[in-house]
Amino acid sequence: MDKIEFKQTFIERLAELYAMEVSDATPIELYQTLGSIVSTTYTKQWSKSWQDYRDTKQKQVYYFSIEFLPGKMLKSNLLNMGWLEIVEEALSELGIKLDDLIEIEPDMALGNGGLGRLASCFMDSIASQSLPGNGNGIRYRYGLFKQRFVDGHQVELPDEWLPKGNIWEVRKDSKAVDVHFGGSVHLEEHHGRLKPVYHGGYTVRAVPYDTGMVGYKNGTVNTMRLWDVAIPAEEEEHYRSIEDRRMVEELTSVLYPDDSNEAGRKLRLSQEYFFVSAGVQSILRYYKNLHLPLEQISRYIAIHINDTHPAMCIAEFMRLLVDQENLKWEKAWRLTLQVMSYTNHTIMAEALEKWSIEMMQDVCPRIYQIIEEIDRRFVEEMSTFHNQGLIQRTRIIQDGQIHMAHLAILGSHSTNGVAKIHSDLLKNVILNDFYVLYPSRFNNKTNGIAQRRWSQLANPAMTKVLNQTIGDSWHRTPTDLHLLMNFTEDDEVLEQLAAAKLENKKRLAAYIKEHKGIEVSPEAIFDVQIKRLHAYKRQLMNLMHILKLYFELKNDPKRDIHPRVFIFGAKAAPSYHYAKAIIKAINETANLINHDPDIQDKIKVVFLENYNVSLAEKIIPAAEVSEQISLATKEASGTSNMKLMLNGALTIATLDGANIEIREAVGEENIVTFGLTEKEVYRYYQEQNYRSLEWYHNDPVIQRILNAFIDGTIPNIVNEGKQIFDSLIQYHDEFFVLRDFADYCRAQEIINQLYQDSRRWNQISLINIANAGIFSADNTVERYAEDIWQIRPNPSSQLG
Ligand code: 26W
Repeated sequence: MDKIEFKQTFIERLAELYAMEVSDATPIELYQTLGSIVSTTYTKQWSKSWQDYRDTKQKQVYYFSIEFLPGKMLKSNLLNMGWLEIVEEALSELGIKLDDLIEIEPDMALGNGGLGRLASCFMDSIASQSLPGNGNGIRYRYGLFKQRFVDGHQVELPDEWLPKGNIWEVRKDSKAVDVHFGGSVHLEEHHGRLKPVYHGGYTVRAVPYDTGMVGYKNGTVNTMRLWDVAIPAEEEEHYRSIEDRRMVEELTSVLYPDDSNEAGRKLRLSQEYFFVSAGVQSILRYYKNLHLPLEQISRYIAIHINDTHPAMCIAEFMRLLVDQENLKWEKAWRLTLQVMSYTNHTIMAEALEKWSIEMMQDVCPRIYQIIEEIDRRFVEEMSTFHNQGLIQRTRIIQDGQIHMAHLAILGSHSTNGVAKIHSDLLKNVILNDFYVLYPSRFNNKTNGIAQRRWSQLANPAMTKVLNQTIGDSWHRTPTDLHLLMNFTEDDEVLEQLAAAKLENKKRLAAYIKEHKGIEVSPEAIFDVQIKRLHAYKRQLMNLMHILKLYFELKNDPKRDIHPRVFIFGAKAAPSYHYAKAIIKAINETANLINHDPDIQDKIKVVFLENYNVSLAEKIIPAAEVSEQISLATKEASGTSNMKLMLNGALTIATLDGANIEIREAVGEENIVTFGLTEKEVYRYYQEQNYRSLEWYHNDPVIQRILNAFIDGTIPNIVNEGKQIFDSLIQYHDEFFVLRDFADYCRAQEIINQLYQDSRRWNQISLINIANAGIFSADNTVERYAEDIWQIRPNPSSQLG
C-alpha cells in the first residue's frame, strides 16, 4: 500500500465507520479508523498462517502463560507490517499526528512484570521468526492495577482497559469449550477399565478471544488466545442467584497482582485450571480434526508451561488421553512427557507454588486424582533404584501439599532456567535432586527482548543514527548491531549517538515536568531503576546511596559530583507492606532533596507513577545508567537490563542473572560491577556468619544513613522508617544491603568519574548498543524451537 492509497482508504473507512470527515473526528475515532484498517489488512495473512499450519500439518507450540503483557499494539503492528513510515507521513498530510492516536490505545497490562513481558516479547519473536506458535492465557477484565501516589503512599486503582474498546481481539463463540469445576468423582469399572463418574459441581463455558500476533515483515500472523468465562445457555437454571453468577464472572475478572508471591487462594487455582483446561481441550479437538493417530501427537504439538501456573496442563492432558480417549496410562504418560516442557522463572522460595490437597480436590477433583496417581507411580518406580530420602524430597505430594514445580519437572521432557547462572543454580542447588534423577532434562535458555520494540519503536532518534551508520540489516538480524564496533573511534558517530540520547533526555525531562512538576536538567546523568519493587532487587540500596550523596553535599556544597537525576519506576504488590514502605521512603526523600536549596540541583529524585510498558518506552531511551543491583543469585535473569543496554545505558550491576552475560558481551571495561558473588552469598548461608549489626556499628556512613530513617531526617516516615530500619538490623538484612553498600558506593563513584570523560562515556555507550544483539528474543525463541519444541519455521512464509 502506498501513501496515496492509504490516505484514500483512511478517508473512506472513517466515512464508513462514523460518517465523518477528518476535520470532524476526535482522536478516538481516528484511532479506531486506523486500527480497523490495520486489523482488516492483516486478517488475510492471519487466516493464511493458520490454514498453512493446518494443511501442511506443521508442528506447533502452544505457550501457556497466566500473564501476557503486550502494552500497546498499534505502533508495533504498523512496524511489523512495514507500514510505519508511510502511515506516519500519510496521516501527517491529513493533519493528524500518529503519536496522538497512539496515546489513545490503553496498555494491555495482563501481567505483573518480567514473566508476562517475556511472554509477549516471545509472541513477537515467534511470529517474526515464522515459527508456528500460539499463546494461551486469560482475558482478565481488569489488568494490573494503576498506581497513584497519595502523600507518597502507593494507592491502587482498577485498570479498566476493556470499556475503551479492544480493537485487536476477535471473539470466537464457535470455538468455546466447557470446563468442569468442583463436585466429586469416583471411579467405576466399565468394560474392564476404570472410568470417572462425576457428581455435582458446575460447568462454565470458556470463550476464546483471539489476537493476531504480527510477524516482522514476513506475512506471518500467529494467534494469542485469551479465554473469557461465560455461563453456558443450557446451564442457565443452575446459575439463578446473583451470587452464583458473580462467582462465575469472578473467574476471569482480575489478574493477581502479586509478583513472586504465592497467593494460595482458591480463585487463583480456579483461574489456573480454567485456562489450562480450556487450552488443552481446544488443542486436542484441533488435533483430532487432523485425523492423525493419537500416538503421534508429539510430532505435531508442543505445550510450553511458563512457570508453574499452567503446570496442571500435565494432569489435564493425562485426563483427556486416559478418560476421554481411552489410552492406557503408560502410553498417555509417554506422550505427555514428549509434549510438555517447562520454564522456571525464580528461585525465591515464596514464589514456588504449592496447593493443599483439600483445595485442589475442591476445585478440580479429577485432576487431583490424576496427580495422586502420577505421584504414586513415581514413588513406586523410583523405589527400586533410589534412596528414600531422594524420593521423598522429589515427589509431588508432601505433607498434604502439591508441589507444582515437582509436577512440572516430572511431567515434562525439559526444564530450563532463564540465564546461565540461574540454570546452573537450578541444576546444582535448588533442583539438584531432580537433576540427579533426570540430568538430560535440564537446560538453559537465556531470556531475550523484542529488539525492534525496544529500539525502533521506543527510540527513533537512536535508530536513525544506527541506520545511517551501519544500514538496517540489524532490524532483522539484531547481531548485526555489532557492525557498530567499527565506529568506536569515530567522533562523528559518537556525537550523533550522544545527540540522540540528549534529545530523548529532553523529552523525558518534559514528561517529568508535566507529570511531577519537577525540573530536571537534561545535562544531568539520568540514572534509572525500573522494575517491580522487591526487597531482593534492593531499591533500598539505591536510596541509601542517594542519601549518602545528600549528606555529603550538605556538609560540603562544593563537593564535585556531576549532577544526577535518580529515576524510579516500580509497583509494589498491594499486600507487600515492606515494599510499600520503601516507596513511601523514596517519595519522602525525593521531596526533601528536590526542595533543598543547598543541593543546587546536583541531585534530583524522581519516582514516576504507574510504571508500565508504555512508560518504559519513554524512560529507557533516555537512560544513561542502568541499575541492576539485586543480591547475587536472586534475580533469575532480568530483562530491563537488556533493554537499557540496547539503548546505550551503562550498567551498574551485581553478578546476578543476565548481568553476567551482559558483562561477557561488552567486556569488563564497559560495565561497572560490584558486590558479593554467588559463591560468597552461599558461603554466608553455609557459615551463617553475616551480622548486619556489625556492619552498622563499624561504618559511620551506614549509621548516619540508617538513622535518617528513624530520627526524623526523612520526614513523615515514622512507621515506614522503623520497618526499614528493623529489616536491616533486627531482622538481619536478608538481602545483604549493608554488606554490599560500600562496594556499591565505590561503583557509583566510578560512574561519576567516567562521566567526566564524555568521549569515553560515549564509547562505552556505543559498545553497549553494539553488543546487545545477542539478547534479541528472536535468538532466544530460535533456541527454544530447536532444542525444546522441535518446531521449524513455516516454509511458505515470505521469509521461509
Ligand atoms: C505464584 C506467584 C508468582 C507470581 C509471579 C510466582 C512467580 C512469579 C514470576 C515467576 C515472577 C517473575 O516475573 N519472574 C521474573 O521472570 C523474568 C522473566 O524470566 C526474569 O527476567 C526475572 O528475573 C524474574 O524475576
